[in-house]
Amino acid sequence: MTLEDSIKERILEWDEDGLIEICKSAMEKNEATPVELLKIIGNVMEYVGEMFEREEFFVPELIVASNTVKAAIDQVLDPAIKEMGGERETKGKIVLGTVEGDVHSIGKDLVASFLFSNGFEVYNLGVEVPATKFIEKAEEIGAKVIGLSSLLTMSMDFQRQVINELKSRNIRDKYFVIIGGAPTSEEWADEIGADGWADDAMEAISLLNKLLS
Ligand code: B1M
Repeated sequence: MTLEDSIKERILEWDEDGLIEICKSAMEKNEATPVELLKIIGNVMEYVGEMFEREEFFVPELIVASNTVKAAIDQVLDPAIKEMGGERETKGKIVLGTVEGDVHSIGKDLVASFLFSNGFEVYNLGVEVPATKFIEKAEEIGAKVIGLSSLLTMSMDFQRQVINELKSRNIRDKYFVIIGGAPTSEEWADEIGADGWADDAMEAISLLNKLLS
């Protein structure tokens, strides 16, 4: 059984301890880096999403799969990535969160971990974050970038609301605003006046490297 298969099996068995063990052991044996493990987990969650769309999985299964993955990310992978970073010069501070009305955290957390492991200082504000909280945190820490995740058609408009709030405070030009999440697109980013859109975590890194260069 490959590492990918074992990880998929643990997630589909909703086995938090088993997944944590596999991740720890893969890192100890140098079979995979934490970032590679995150990528595998992301692929499995995409599979879980497809099963949901085919009505083979239902909301309770999504919740337990998400909780299983979150435990491994919070307890093992994020700390390992942070440890690898050590004391380091950062490429810039980014405030990141899922917008108001939206509880989807997994994709946003993957983006956070990838950005961190690529040299950004990430302030992950969590989910259901109102526009004022994004802006107040960005002002407080002197962020260069605000990152807005939305997984729901009905929460996308809150990305626009953050940009409008920045404009009404006359501070729009202080920040690069980037957006992402399944229902969003390049066109949507243009329509709401964002500085960029990324399809996935890797694209978010290239986008930021380009914007900040
Ligand atoms: Co929900 N959900 N969900 N859900 N859920 C979706 C998103 C949905 C597409 C499923 C479906 O119906 N086909 C659908 C949205 C439809 C729409 O509006 N377009 C949906 C719905 C409707 C709902 C509820 C309304 C269901 C209900 O209650 N009836 C409800 C909403 C609650 C709320 O938010 N108010 C709901 C709830 C949930 C759970 C709580 C059960 C759970 C979330 C748990 C959690 O996150 N802690 C959940 C899940 C797991 C999903 C699916 C199955 C998987 C999402 C996921 O984690 N994907 C999803 C179906 C699907 O995606 N196929 C679905 C894996 C993750 C790695 O990918 O999140 O896309 P993703 O992130 C990617 C990119 O999008 C991008 O990079 C990430 C990594 O590559 N990206 C960014 C994301 N943010 C970015 C930010 C960036 C850049 C890139 O820059 C800032």
